Amino acid sequence: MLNIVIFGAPGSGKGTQSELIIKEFGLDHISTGDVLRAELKAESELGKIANDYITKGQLVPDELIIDMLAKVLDSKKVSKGVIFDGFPRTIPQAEALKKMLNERGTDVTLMINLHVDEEELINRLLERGKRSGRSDDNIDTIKSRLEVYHSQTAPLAEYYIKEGKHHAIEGVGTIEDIFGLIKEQINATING
Ligand code: B4P
Repeated sequence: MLNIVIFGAPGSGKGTQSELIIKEFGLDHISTGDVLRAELKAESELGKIANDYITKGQLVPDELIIDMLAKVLDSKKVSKGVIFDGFPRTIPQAEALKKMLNERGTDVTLMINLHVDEEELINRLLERGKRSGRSDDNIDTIKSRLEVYHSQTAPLAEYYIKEGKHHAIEGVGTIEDIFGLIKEQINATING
């Protein structure tokens, strides 16, 4: 199986590049952000709890996210693999993902780390905010999300470096050019 973790700061293009990777490699997609927004729309208990965190730019607690991910994973049929978009975002989430995949006889194949400078991230998210109606695409929440990213999520790069699965990709440029770099890396991993 080909299991890919797509990683990067808020607005780095994880969701955007996931769509292209799915089309090219025929993978299933799990975006924890999308699942949370669907729960919110459905006005479920989890959605209501998550909304408080999302609006403040904070991470939803690990126990809730890990439990949610296990359920989504179980609902998937046998597939060629999964792209994990926006998960893991903390070390406990990365450890939980490894355990869940190992129990299913598989593991993370590679992690793609999209590098984008802070000014570009803020511009993209403000631009998206004009259309998205998302409660977290405003300047105050964006700043909190970036702080949370640096303190809680960025250290995960080290975890995947130790696992020998970390691949840094320049995330500034056209969407197609960035995808070209990602595709090269995935093919090199599959064939290497
Ligand atoms: P997510 O939904 O994961 O969202 P994101 O990090 O904001 O966006 P992404 O990187 O996918 O950016 P996109 O491609 O859309 O998280 C939202 C919230 O949910 C979190 O803050 C947290 O509270 C919660 N959450 C989610 N997962 C969690 C977890 N595991 N644990 C705890 N909490 C969790 O790109 C952004 C914009 O840039 C788009 O408008 C796009 O069109 C544009 N863009 C993309 N590539 C571009 C390029 N190359 N050039 C110019 N613009 C580009």
